[in-house]
Amino acid sequence: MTKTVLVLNGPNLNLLGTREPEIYGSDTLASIEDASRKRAENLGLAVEFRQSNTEGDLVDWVQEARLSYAALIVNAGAYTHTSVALLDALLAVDIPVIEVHLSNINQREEFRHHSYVSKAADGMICGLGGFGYELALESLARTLGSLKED
Ligand code: CA2
Repeated sequence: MTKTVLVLNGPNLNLLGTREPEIYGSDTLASIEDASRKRAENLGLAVEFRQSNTEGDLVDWVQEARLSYAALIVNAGAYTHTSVALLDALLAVDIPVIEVHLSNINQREEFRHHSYVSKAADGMICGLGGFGYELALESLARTLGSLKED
């Protein structure tokens, strides 16, 4: 059976492609989802994308992932830097978790350098725009053993 990766996107990521292209690139979340879906299919995986501006939704979805998904990709937006609730939810899951950021958070303001999500993630990709989501899927395909043999 095809394993499904849940991809969670936090606040304001629904605005991608409309403003600040110099920081976040010109991709929209829909175009990132499209590219990720194609990449996942090539890797023998499926993806489900979600976005919310509400912290509690993200916590609920992480809890749901524990039971129903093979792995998580999380771009928690600004909650990355503030949410102990999200960290606690992530610490309670025993599936692989990859943190993704479009921008290089370490080159930006000091308050973006700390990530609560990183404390629970197996790996973190930042600064590579929407391509980071595809790289996270590549890594998960290896971890989950979904790659077809040549
Ligand atoms: O680089 C990332 O992916 C971030 O998670 C994006 C968050 C930011 O708070 C994190 O520090 C890093 C913000 C997403 C806001 O995206 C917008 C896109 C277009 C216009 C306005 C906001």
